[in-house]
Amino acid sequence: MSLNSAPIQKGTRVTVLTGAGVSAESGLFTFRDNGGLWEQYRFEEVATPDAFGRDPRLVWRFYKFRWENLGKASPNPAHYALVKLEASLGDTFTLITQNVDGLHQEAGSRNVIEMHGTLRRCYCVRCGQQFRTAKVNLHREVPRCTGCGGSLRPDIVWFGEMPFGLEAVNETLEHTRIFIVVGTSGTVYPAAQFLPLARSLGARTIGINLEPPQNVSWFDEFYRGRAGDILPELLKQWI
Ligand code: BV8
Ligand code: ZN
Repeated sequence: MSLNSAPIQKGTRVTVLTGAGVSAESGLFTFRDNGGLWEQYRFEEVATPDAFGRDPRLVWRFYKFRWENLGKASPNPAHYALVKLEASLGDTFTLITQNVDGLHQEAGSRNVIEMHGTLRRCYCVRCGQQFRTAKVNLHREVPRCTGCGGSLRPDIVWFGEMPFGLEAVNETLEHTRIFIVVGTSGTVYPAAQFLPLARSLGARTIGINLEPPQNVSWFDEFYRGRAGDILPELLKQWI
């Protein structure tokens, strides 16, 4: 594969956005690649507050399924390549992820904005108490709060809910000189807006994806393929 990407100087502000594709080689499902991720429901119809109000057991079945998969997954070379990039750049590096699997942090990434929350935390819808999912009794159809008995939900941003960290996201997009997007179909907002925004503010934009995503025309450089193969190769040229 002919990769030809200019080196990244120390002190350059670099922002990375990742999606489900960066965890695909860790064995986790993506959302739109392989048809129905599960049962007959469309993801956008189930990962919503209304769906949780209507049928919390169904929503918990979905998240327990994802949680079990997560238990068997570990970071892959794409996650480790981003740890290396952060180690080389230090505090001019920011990683924004749409993923809720926590694999970036497990690989060693430090400055991570989990804009869609995390599967590794839950909270009580009645009193707000937070719990580590690993410590929750998931044998109940709808896990309960040990404090007040209320229902727990994953600390995840569902459709129609406000993503986390948007202030920090906007700050980094305003100042970033290089914006790298890895493993996302560019179909979910507001994350899908970050690429055109960064480009319009003068950033050099680099895309790595198995298939050209919808917004591929916004990339100055686009590398088609598996993130686990391409990112380690690009790292050799960048640092
Ligand atoms: C909100 C948590 C108001 C759940 C998720 C316009 C503006 C604003 C909002 C909207 C808008 N239009 C529509 C909306 C509403 C909605 C939306 O975007 N709907 C879509 C369906 C059109 N957005 C919202 O509701 C958001 N909230 O808007 O609040 C607001 C508005 C503006 C500003 C502030 C507030 C909330 C969205 C969050 C929903 N929650 N996740 C969970 O994970 O269980 S989204 C879900 O999709 C995941 O987080 C996932 O990460 C994300 C995006 O999907 P991708 O990561 O891209 O995954 P996908 O499968 O699609 O693609 C994977 C890609 O990887 C593929 O391209 C594939 O080719 C590639 N790939 C596969 N293998 C590899 C690979 N690439 C490299 N290597 C490989 N090995
Ligand atoms: Zn409670």
